[in-house]
Amino acid sequence: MIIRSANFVKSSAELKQCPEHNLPEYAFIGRSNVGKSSLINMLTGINTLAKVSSTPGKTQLINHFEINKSWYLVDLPGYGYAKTGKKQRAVFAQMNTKYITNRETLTCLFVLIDSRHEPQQIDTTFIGWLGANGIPFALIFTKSDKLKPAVLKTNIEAYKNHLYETWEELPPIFISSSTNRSGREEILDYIAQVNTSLESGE
Ligand SMILES: Nc1nc2c(ncn2[C@@H]2O[C@H](COP(=O)(O)OP(=O)(O)OP(=O)(O)O)[C@@H](O)[C@H]2O)c(=O)[nH]1
Ligand SMILES: [Mg+2]
Repeated sequence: MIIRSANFVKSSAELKQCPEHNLPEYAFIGRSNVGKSSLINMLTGINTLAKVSSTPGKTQLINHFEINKSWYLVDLPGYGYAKTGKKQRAVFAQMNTKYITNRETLTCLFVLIDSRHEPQQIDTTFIGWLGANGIPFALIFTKSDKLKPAVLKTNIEAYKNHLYETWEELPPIFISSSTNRSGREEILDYIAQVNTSLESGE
């Protein structure tokens, strides 16, 4: 897919403030610092579109970006950052939960997982919750540039095996690096494919 335009539309503190439209939305979620905002910049090719920081807890609102005037990318606040106070964590969790369970235009939620780590309970519990609530999702293993190819492969296989303990079938899985832009075509092609199937009413 070619990105012809990518525009920041709005930051929303809650679901009811989110922009009104009927276009498909693809949202990014995952632990703070996993690379959600960086991935949005990498996919769109605009490094200043979403705010990135080496300090976790940067994205604090629901951010909508309109792509090619035909679909949306959504950057969500991260979860699981210990230094974000308990109260603030609860605010983010509620914001995300409401968005995920009630946003009618949400077409696929990309759950980002740091490819360097073993399965973390906070992620696997969240993935289980998505399954229980029938939310369509895909997984993206981020920061693949930080690992040697063989280690990356081992880690992803281990993660899949862990998921197979509770899942019969796995969701679509992508591997990305915002540094060397790997995974870009695969993720954009997947989005294009889903958009096409929606248009043809499948
Ligand atoms: N090497 C490498 N660093 C990355 C990659 N993606 C993100 N980073 C770095 O990881 C840090 C966090 O990136 P963000 O994109 O802000 O992470 P986030 O998930 O949006 O974080 P919050 O908004 O705090 O939830 C930054 O220092 C990025 O430069 C990647 O693919 N490779
Ligand atoms: Mg962010």
